[in-house]
Amino acid sequence: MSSARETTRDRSEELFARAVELMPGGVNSPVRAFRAVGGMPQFIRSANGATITDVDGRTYIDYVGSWGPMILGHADPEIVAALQEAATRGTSFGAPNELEVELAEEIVDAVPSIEMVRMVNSGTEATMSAIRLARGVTGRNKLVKFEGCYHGHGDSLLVKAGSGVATLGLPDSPGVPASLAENTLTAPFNDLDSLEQVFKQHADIAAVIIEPIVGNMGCVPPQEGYLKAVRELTSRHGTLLIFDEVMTGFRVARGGAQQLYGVMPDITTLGKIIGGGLPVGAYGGSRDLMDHIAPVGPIYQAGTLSGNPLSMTAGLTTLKRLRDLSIYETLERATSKLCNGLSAAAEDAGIETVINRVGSMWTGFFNREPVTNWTTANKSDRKLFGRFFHAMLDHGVYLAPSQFEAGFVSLAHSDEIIDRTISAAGKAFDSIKG
Ligand code: HOZ
Repeated sequence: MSSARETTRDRSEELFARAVELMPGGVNSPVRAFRAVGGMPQFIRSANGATITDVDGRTYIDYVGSWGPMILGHADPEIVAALQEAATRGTSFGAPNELEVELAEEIVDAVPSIEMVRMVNSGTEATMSAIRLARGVTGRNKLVKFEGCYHGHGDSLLVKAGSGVATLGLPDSPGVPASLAENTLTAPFNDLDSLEQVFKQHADIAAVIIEPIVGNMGCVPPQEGYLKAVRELTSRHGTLLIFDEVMTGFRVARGGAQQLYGVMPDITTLGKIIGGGLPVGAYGGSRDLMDHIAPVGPIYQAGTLSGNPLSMTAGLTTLKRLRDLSIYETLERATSKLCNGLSAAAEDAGIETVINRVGSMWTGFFNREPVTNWTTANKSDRKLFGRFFHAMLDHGVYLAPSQFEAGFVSLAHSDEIIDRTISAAGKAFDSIKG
């Protein structure tokens, strides 16, 4: 592992100077621009196993994992071989293919509430389509989301959103018509009373959409019984419950958060892991519900590259590997060791942190109180996080460049890699204390 201080950043600097002239902020997705932590992003040339290497030749232990998909590690040999072979047979047909049937079978087998699924190209597309389905089926317009949850950049969902929206401190986005945004109601996560109030005030709620384990204000688990209570409330009001499992699907358990907590939504959105690192999304639910989607039903949704053979190949190869449930025990052990080590290192340095974790999804908050919702997450010391982030980079560890994102551990994060991370964190905490 090279230390950041040993080499120059000439190539990244040169690329960034060109990029900012060509793309807003020099990036194709806002959080990558390092605005929340200061400095300039590294341009990545390659990734392998648990590490990424930038264009200046510096290698880092990676906990971003492409924001979640890389559960097997980067450039997994089986996935690379499968993709090479698939590419020789054509990269997109715009027609049905065998691989999408196999991936759908794998998803239906794993995710308890899904009987039928529709593939799309991103998590954003999945949540937009899920909401249309819910509105179309119920004939209602209103939608409830939770403060600090992020479900992609669809118009209806950019209200009190997490992820980059929270990171950049943009309350709501210009360009979303007020007439649409007013159909989106919000409530604090982990607070049933507030949600009950929303239902008392509004009769026509089509859907409640929730990250069952939040990843986009940092990792925030649901409190005991909360998801079950949300399920009961929505059922009572004839409102559909959408679990956004783009991050948690196949991540916290093979069957996602719904399997882990034993709570079944009406509609589930998926992405990330089911594409094995290639662009993908999906939404699914009961046969009855999904039969409302065109061409069977009247609710329209379509996509040129949907179900393309490359995304299906990488996804299918990944999901077949995840049939081995011992993988989740391995990830649990590795991530628990990591988080315990980080906690101890912070304590040794006299720095207060709160580390939230479910399985291999985690966030270390620079915070003094338990982080259970957006109000508490937002009390985190972002400046201190920014200093820690850069100190970790200097010691060869690449974290998400925002306090409000989850970290991800992959199967490639060996004991030795975790030990090196903890030792780097010890030095990083020491360097930022005081
Ligand atoms: N919204 C993503 C994380 N929650 C960031 C995606 C990216 O920058 O690639």
